[in-house]
Amino acid sequence: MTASPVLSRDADGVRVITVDRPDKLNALDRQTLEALDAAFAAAADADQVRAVVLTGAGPKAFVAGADIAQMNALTPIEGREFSLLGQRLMRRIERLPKPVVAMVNGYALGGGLELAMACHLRIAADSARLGQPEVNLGLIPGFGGTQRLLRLAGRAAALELCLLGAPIDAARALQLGVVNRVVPAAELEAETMKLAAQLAASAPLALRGILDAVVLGGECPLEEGLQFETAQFGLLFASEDMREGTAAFLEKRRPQFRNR
Ligand code: DAK
Repeated sequence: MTASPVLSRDADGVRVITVDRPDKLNALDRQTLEALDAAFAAAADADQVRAVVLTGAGPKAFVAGADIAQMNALTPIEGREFSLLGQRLMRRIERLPKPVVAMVNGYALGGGLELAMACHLRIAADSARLGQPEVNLGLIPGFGGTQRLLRLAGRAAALELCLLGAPIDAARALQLGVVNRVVPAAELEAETMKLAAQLAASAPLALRGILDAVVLGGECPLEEGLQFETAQFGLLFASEDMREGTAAFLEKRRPQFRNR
């Protein structure tokens, strides 16, 4: 039996999912996409998991893209299957009812940047390099890169990255809004786990409401999005956590959220 290309471990309400193909810079082959899809489905179902961190094994790469060697040999039917698998995974991550943080520890290229952009927050090492180099292979991004980059960072950034195909450094990615934070490489793990711990201690139903309102509401026209937000807001008045959060404020103590 071959080892899984994806590892999962839990630490205080945070599930850390690691793409584990460091000798191939964590490139996404079919087996890895399938294993990631299963890992995220499991994280969604696990009650004790309140936040997820996604990263790549080794010091060099988050994910250096779709596996070019495997892609090169695909038939059109297999290419379609590969595309469906990738699109399903990205959508599953984006719609996960728990916050997902991409810990970008090195190259995030092609499908790797697309994977990071499907996550809700991105924190990058100052040594990371990010890009959509598909044009250099005679391709275009195929796991939602043109659309998520456009929505995340705007038309100028999407066209710059996709048309030129050249990777950018972490500082430029921060400037363009492609990542949320940049930290020294040596502090990446500690800073990411601190961020994830904060999310894991937060009110899960409120987090879910925010993710739904921003991710799903953001796909609607403004009027519908506002109605969606109102519905989510009203729903939280049925939760024990909302009573606890407001009571804790009034009683000048820390709230204890219980996901109810
Ligand atoms: N795929 C397969 N193997 C890869 C890889 C990749 N994307 N990236 C690196 N590797 C492998 C290398 O081949 C090498 O393997 P060995 O030769 O040792 O067996 C090993 O990882 C180490 O890489 P290097 O020796 O190249 O390391 P360097 O430090 O010299 O260079 C690099 C690092 C990141 C600059 C370089 O590896 C590189 O340029 N990698 C390719 C980056 C890239 O072009 N990524 C985008 C891939 S295209 C689709 C949807 C989506 C997509 C496709 C289809 N459909 C809808 C069907 C997505 C496409 C992409 O992501």
